[in-house]
Amino acid sequence: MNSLKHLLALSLALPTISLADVSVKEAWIPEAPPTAQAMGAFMTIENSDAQAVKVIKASAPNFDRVELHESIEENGMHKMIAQPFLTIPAKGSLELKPGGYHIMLIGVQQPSKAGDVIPIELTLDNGQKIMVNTSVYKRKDMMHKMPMMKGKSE
Ligand SMILES: [Cu+2]
Repeated sequence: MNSLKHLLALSLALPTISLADVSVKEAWIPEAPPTAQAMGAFMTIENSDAQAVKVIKASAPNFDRVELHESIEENGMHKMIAQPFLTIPAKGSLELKPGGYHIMLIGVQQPSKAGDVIPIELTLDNGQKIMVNTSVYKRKDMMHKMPMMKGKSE
């Protein structure tokens, strides 16, 4: 979409399972200061199948661990709640965005800067894995991208 690169979704799967038709687009990470301990990753995950699928795991190199999170606001406080999985509805999509669902990259082993691409591997509940090349953007560029990323809801 626009200047954002479409992502290559590489599927690796056992021959005995049917592949879910899941693709990922607009995957991005806001650049964090070098001292940051964690970074959020955002993307839109689309599912063309007639059945819902779940993302049960995400992993990325150069981070101690990766969690699925939801940001919520409770009594005026921002909190992040770890999620056991993210559900992508049948013939629908789930948008991971600031203030909502996101992938939390925790324990930065090697700082990244704008222009870097971080490969994030998503594992679905059928065992299928999807590799998502996620680009790091500067925060001010991110602000320009935000309105564009919002408009899409079906
Ligand atoms: Cu988080």
